[in-house]
Amino acid sequence: MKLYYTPNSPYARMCRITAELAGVNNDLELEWVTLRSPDNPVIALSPLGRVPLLVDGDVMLTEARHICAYLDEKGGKSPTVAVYGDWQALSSEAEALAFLDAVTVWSREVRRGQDVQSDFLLEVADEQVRRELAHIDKTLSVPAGDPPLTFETISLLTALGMMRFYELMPDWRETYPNVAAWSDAYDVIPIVASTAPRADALRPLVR
Ligand SMILES: N[C@@H](CCC(=O)N[C@@H](CS)C(=O)NCC(=O)O)C(=O)O
Repeated sequence: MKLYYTPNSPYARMCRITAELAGVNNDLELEWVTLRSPDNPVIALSPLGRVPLLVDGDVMLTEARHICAYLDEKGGKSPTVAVYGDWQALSSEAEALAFLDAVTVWSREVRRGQDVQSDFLLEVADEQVRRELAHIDKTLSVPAGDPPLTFETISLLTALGMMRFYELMPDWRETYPNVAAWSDAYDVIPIVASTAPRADALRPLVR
């Protein structure tokens, strides 16, 4: 199996974490691609050229959630992704993934030149993300033992990782202390730590 990825893509990070949990890391070849470049090999497979993209023989999958479900199935261990029918878990997953989407949009905007950044977008993102943080600060319970890694918690931890890496909200730890404690419990897990976004993998944002 081959996973096309970039080290700082949170969606690809979710797949890398899931591959480790599923025990299929050794069967997974990782190919680091350059997004929005004519040399991006993903474009020949999927015109949008987005990562993550997984290829396994005739199977080609985009979308982190589908890839994680596939890796779950390959590993045959307890699945990270909720099944249809478990509507509460699916709803929680969707909320966490939408939070990651909002943080990702915001992080991309701050990577553009300051003179071209949209105040509108930055304000909307800040308000939206703060609403979610305020909500999860009340509802998240900080795990007492081994933190459960599911598609929902992996979405959340990658979103918080992006927020920190791009320094989107300097006051988040003080304003949302329960979220900070939750995040600290996850960040020490080896596969979570080893897949965190890295300054040396940052590439200029080009069209
Ligand atoms: N909904 C997709 C989102 C994937 C996505 O947005 N990937 C970004 C990188 S984080 C990407 O490849 N963007 C293409 C680009 O920037 O040109 C998923 O869940 O996998």
